[in-house]
Amino acid sequence: SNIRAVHSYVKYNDLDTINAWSANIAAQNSGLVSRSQLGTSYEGRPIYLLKVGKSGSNKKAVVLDCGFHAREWISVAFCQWFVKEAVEKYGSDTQLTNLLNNLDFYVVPVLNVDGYAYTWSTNRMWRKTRSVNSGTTCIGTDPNRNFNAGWCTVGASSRACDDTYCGSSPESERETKALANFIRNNLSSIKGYLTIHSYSQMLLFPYSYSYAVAKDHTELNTVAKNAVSQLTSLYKTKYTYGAGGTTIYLAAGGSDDWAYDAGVKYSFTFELRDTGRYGFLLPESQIQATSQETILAVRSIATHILNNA
Ligand code: PAY
Ligand code: ZN
Repeated sequence: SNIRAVHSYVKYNDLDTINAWSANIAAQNSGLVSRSQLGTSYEGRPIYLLKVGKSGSNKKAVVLDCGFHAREWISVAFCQWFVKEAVEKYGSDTQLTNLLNNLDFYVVPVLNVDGYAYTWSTNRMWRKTRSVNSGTTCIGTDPNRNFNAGWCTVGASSRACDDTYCGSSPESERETKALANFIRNNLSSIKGYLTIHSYSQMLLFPYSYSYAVAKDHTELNTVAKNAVSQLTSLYKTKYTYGAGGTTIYLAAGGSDDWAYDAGVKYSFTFELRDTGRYGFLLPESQIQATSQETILAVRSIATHILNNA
């Protein structure tokens, strides 16, 4: 049957629903969205990648990923909202149309697919991947401690039972390896890297693996300040911003630091709503407002990339 329910963007969706959605939105917007497979997870699930943008030659690109950490459901909801807005407003919204004509967004709706499925089936507060670790019954690696950026030196654990376990080696996880390979293989076009987490209401940029000041700190700070100002303008949501190490905490092995050191200058981590009242259990009633304010920040960063990268 080709009869299906309309996708709900104001609810949290399970992985099967999201995978059906990504297939449909690509099929129905073939001039703007195409779907490919970024890789395969530890448990064998496909990790999908949506390329969002009008076709053109030599386009700059921005990677936008969601669902690194399984329990951060608002992140996953945001990626869906972002793609919905792109297809709905292309051709009528001037800023968005200009962005999509001149940039490609590579959107990963759910990176940690095994973990996300596990938060729906078994443990809502799961964070890590679901890979088996040798010598222990404890499962999983923190994907945001698994990149080769000061790997496992600070703010990360070498114990497999911990929530911030850095893994057996950098890119030990199929999920992080797939993302890193994609970025490495497309470094000439990728100018921005935006990774969406929750919660804390922060916009972070390198570094988190040390207090070292990034070469582009001044520019990144200005880009973050302007993005946060846009975000706050909608509903007065307060964000802090700055280098990760000084703004949230030291944490080595993160994807933003790795992408930055690999050459992706505009590398940011978003920590979406809230500041802890609901934490990871942000009510569905806040999906719309959170997504709309966050899109203002993403547009601001993307516009800067388009004009400066
Ligand atoms: O760049 O410093 C960074 C990454 C910071 C995030 C991390 O630990 O990976 C921050 C946490 C996250 O989103 O995973 C924040 C949440 C509230 C947590 O689990 O502590
Ligand atoms: Zn996270």
